[in-house]
Amino acid sequence: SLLEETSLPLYFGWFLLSSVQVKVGCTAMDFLKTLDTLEAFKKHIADFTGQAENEVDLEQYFETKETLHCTTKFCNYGKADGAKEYAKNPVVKKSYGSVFSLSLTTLFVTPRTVGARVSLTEEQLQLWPADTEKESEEGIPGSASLPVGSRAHITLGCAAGVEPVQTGLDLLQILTLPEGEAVEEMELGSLRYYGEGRWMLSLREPICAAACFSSFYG
Ligand code: ACK
Repeated sequence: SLLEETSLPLYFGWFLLSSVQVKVGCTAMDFLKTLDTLEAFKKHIADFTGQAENEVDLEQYFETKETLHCTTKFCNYGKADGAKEYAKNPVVKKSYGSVFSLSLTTLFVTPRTVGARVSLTEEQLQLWPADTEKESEEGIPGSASLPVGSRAHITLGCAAGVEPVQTGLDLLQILTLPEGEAVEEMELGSLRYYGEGRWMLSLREPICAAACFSSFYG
């Protein structure tokens, strides 16, 4: 019936509490503001602008579309593989509405997306579908061999015309590469370059973000 078909959400995930949204958003903006002024970044600026320009304002380059969250299961209103099973999982039901403390350990930027990597605890991994990383193996060879939970992230912004689903794919792709070249010690942490406009900042101090496990219907 129509009711059954629409009773599953677009996705389940952890939604950052509003005060935390501001904190994380500001940290991301600080990072972008500094990144686009670094000589190391300017050297590779064509990754972002093509040949035409030699400057980019990363704060303007990315747009934020959704409330900050970490998707656990994309259900597509029940049409995605495993959506019904996920919704029925006792751990999912028991955790629904609970607040968790997420650890944001890394910020990453590509010409398509900017995001934060979330390092999940054992407890949080119980809400993470085991086959998530395998699903992207075709597009991103090697992603299936990454540890479960590797895709966990918060989309902080997307370039014009880019969908948020790209952020997790960009993260997985970076994680399949050999460790990037260390380019700079920033106040927030150490910055590495992975080629093709891919940058990763390991935070000196992980950001602790309170987030409610819930779902989004849209
Ligand atoms: O930034 P995200 O994790 O990427 O959060 C949004 C959310 O669902 C609503 O758009 C994510 N999303 C969209 N399509 C997919 C998909 N096919 N697989 C996994 N996550 C998806 C998107």
